Amino acid sequence: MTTIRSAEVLVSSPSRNFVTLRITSEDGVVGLGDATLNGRELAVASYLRDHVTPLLIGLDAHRIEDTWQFLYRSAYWRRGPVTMSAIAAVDMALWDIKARRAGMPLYQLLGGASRAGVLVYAHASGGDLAQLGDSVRARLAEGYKAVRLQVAVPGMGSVYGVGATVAGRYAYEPAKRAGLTVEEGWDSARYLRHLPGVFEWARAEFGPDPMLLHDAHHRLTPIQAARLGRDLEPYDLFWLEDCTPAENQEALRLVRQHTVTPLAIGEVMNSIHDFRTLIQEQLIDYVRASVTHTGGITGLRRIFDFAALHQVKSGSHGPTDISPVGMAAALHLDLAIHNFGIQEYMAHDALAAEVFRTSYTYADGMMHPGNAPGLGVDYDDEAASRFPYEAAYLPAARLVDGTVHDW
Ligand code: KDG
Ligand code: MG
Repeated sequence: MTTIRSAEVLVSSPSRNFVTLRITSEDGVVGLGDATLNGRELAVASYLRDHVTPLLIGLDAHRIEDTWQFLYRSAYWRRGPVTMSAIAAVDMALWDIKARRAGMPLYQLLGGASRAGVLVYAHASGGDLAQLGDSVRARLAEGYKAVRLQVAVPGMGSVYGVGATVAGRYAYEPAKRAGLTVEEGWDSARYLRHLPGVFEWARAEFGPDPMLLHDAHHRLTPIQAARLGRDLEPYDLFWLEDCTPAENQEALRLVRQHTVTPLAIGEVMNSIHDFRTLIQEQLIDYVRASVTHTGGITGLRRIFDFAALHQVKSGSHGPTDISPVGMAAALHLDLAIHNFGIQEYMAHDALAAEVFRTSYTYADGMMHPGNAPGLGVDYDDEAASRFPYEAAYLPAARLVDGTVHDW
């Protein structure tokens, strides 16, 4: 038995906010976990600091499954993004400690590598096709084999997911800091008319080889999603993501009846129960969940193993609001599981790299978690002290008549 000596909640903001849990065992081995919930960061920090860390002191750091079940079941209040992000951070930190003590990279404890590297997709976006073209060319020149395309819709203002510059990064990355929610407009009819032509253009411009993805960001009704999936079929998408809000999992039956465009769903979900119908009825092709919001490596592996029974693959969420600790955890899992599909990758900026020292690598469209013991991430307290928390909100969307809409 190796007891937990301390558990500290670290909040820093090197260009965007991150919540990190650091657990130290009695013999001084340190493990890190990511608890970042974009736009609601302090809720998880408080949940951890005020309700979870006092329970951890003195527990056996090696009992990962038992600790997961204890935090999940004994809180009585199950599931939800705040609880599951907090459990995720504890889970990652304990896996990190176990692997560091074993002197192995974490993926070895998860069964070893099932592949040479992890296929990742990058982001490209633009205010028009010329900008989008530049953005896609830049990603392809960096070696990416898979690229997500987002583009402004003529007649609509700024849209989340479309970068302000040809660099192809989100306009809200970093999220709008020190300000309240920014509202954007949304018009599904214009979007549905515009998007198929964008992918027709992309295939004409870049040929059949690049894997192309698109994120509809929960904005369509099921029948609209069905139409979009059908209209995109000639352009052979790798996936269409979050085509409709999926709290109502049965809604995907309708989408599935009309299109064979592969579907990916799950970045706002946090429990295996959120995926039950989607997976059992094979209504999706990729689980889009993040290790940071689904109870960590233990929680997400359970979902992926369930998905494997139904030939559904992984597609882990990996935007920059997943910290480098969460990204590392995802990469270890990606390398180890059999039903890996693809991993999202938005490189963190240089400020984040001052706080989080990582051992994962990127080359030729693939990533590898590295072979440092544990997750392979170290946290620099001195650097973090230079980047205090700054409130930042995600945007909101309204339809033309002012009705609040999904963004
Ligand atoms: O916090 C919200 C973002 O992570 C999300 O909007 C990014 O949709 C996203 C994606 O696919 O990465
Ligand atoms: Mg998404």
